[in-house]
Amino acid sequence: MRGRTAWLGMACGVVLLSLAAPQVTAEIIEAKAGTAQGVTRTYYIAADEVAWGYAPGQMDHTMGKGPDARAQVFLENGEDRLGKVYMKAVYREYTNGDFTTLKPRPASWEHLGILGPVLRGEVGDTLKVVFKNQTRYPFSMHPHGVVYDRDSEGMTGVPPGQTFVYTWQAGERSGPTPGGLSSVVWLYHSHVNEPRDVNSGAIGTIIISAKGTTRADGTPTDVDREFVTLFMIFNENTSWYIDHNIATYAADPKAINKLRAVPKLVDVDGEAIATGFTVSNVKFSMNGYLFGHMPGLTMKQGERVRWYLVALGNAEHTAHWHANVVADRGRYTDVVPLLSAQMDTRDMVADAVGTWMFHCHVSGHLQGGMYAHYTVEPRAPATLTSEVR
Ligand SMILES: [Cu+2]
Repeated sequence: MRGRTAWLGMACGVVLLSLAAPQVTAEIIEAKAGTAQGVTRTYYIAADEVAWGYAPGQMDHTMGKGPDARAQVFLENGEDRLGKVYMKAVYREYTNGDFTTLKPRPASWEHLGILGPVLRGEVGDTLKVVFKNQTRYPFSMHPHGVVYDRDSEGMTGVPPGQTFVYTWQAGERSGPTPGGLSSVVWLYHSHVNEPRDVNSGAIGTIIISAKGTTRADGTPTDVDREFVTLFMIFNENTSWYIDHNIATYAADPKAINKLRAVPKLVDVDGEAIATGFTVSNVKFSMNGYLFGHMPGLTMKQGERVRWYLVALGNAEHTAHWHANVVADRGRYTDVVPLLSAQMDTRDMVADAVGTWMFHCHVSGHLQGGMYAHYTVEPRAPATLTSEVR
């Protein structure tokens, strides 16, 4: 009861804070952000409409053969389903405020898939995000963890064709706590109509490092490689683009019944599974990829690898690596639970060489294609004796 009372007190404090005069709010933000002088990092981010492929390439990477009857529900175009390509609204980074030239995504971030660019900073830095909405619907950028005033909260939709500048501070409480890992992950996403916006695809991540712990390119000095993975079931029935997608990708748009979900026995281990239009639009994805199609999760044995794990949407997930483990406060583990909007950072030093599954351990999610593969390559022979584990 005591804890509950304290929590209620805190909640009241939050309400009072939100009613405070703008000047007071600014002082509070300054105090939270700390006095450390950092740099301003400017990003040019647009919300763009793209035809997103949930399973690029022809092959189902797991079995080395075509999708089975269950996978076909989510991947193959048919008379009552759209298939594996949908128009979505995603965040993309541009080289400057003209928003004409996309900033190339390096190979090390190829696995991000549908996620927007990683925005980085050290504690004390300012993230200035010039956001242009190049879609047909209002979108915004709402960040977690960083310090902002009401204007930069990202609750107001930026109209199509317009630009807005968000100013976010990497405060002391935006970075790791003392004794924690050197960097932590936060989400950002559109928050005009949050469920519809995120199911449309408008999601990215922020990585905040402790002061003085990064290289010139913003990466943490104490890790060799970073991966960011989003566990999310994209519900295309809830996307702003569902009608557009029916008109574009259905063989006969007029024949589609948007409410249709039909239980049907299909030939997958004799199990009855639901099929039909609404079911086929539920995509059990990691970074927007289904059934082992996520590229680029490759590391070398013995490297220090940092995994940033995030989740959004309607469900809870359990991230599970085969064959290798991550550190977990006093033990090692190969499963990390993720509730919706949970954000977790875990370090791995892989010893088991090979290509292994990385998947959600919730049974129905795994069956729906919520798995990927990661590869651990043998370390170079020259480093065998110098490797420090
Ligand atoms: Cu899951």
